[in-house]
Amino acid sequence: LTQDDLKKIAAYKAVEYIESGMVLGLGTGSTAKHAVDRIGKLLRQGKLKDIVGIPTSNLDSHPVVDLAIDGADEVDPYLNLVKGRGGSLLREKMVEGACKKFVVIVDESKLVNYIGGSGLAMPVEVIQFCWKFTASRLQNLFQESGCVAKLRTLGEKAEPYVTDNGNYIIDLYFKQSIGDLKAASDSILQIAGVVEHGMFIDMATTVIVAGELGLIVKNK
Ligand code: DER
Repeated sequence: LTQDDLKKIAAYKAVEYIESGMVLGLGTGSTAKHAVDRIGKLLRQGKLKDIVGIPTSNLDSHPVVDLAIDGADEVDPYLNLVKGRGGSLLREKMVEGACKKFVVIVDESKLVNYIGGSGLAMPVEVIQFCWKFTASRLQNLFQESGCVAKLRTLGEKAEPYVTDNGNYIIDLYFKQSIGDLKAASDSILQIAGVVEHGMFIDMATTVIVAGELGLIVKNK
C-alpha cells in the first residue's frame, strides 16, 4: 500500500461519519482531498443529500459546523496535532475550532511521540512587519529544545511565502520535546506580531489512522 492509498483509506472511513443535512468543514491537504472526492461521489449517487460543504474559509455564513474533516502533519498520543505545513493553519484552526466534531485523517507516518517529534516544521503565522525580530523571539522562547526558526520561502528566488491572510510563516524546528503544550501555546501567542500557530491542542475529537496493518480509530 502506498502512502496515498493509506490516506484514501483513512479519508473514506471519515466520510462514514457524515449524515445528510450536515454542515461540513473540509480541509485542504492531500488526505482531505480524498474525503472531498468521496463526498462528491456519494452526493452524485444520491447516498448523501443536502450537504453544506464550507471550505476552510467561510464561517460567517455557517457559524456552527457539524463536522470538520481534515488532515494533519503530526499527531501525538494525546491527539494533539501539528497542522499548517500547507500554509492554511489560521483558517483551518478557525473552522475546526467552530466544529462540534473534528475528525482528523492521517496515514501512520504522521504519528509522533511528542509534538515536533517528526523534526519537521511547526508553523507560526506572523505579520510581515519586523518578522526577523519575531522569529528571533520565537527561537529564544524554545532554546532549551534546540529550536531553530526559519522564514518559509517559495521557489528558487526564495521569496517569502505569503498566506491567504497576507502574513508570513515562521517554521519552528525542535530537537527535543517542548514539554507543556498549553504553556508553549500561551507564550507564543503573547508575542506581539504573532497571529496564530500550528499546534491544535485538544481540538481533535477523533483521529483515524490508516497503516499497513489496517485502520485505527482513536477517540478523545
Ligand atoms: O494542515 C496542513 O496544512 C497539513 O498539510 C495537513 O492538512 C496535512 O496535509 P496532507 O494530508 O496533505 O499531508
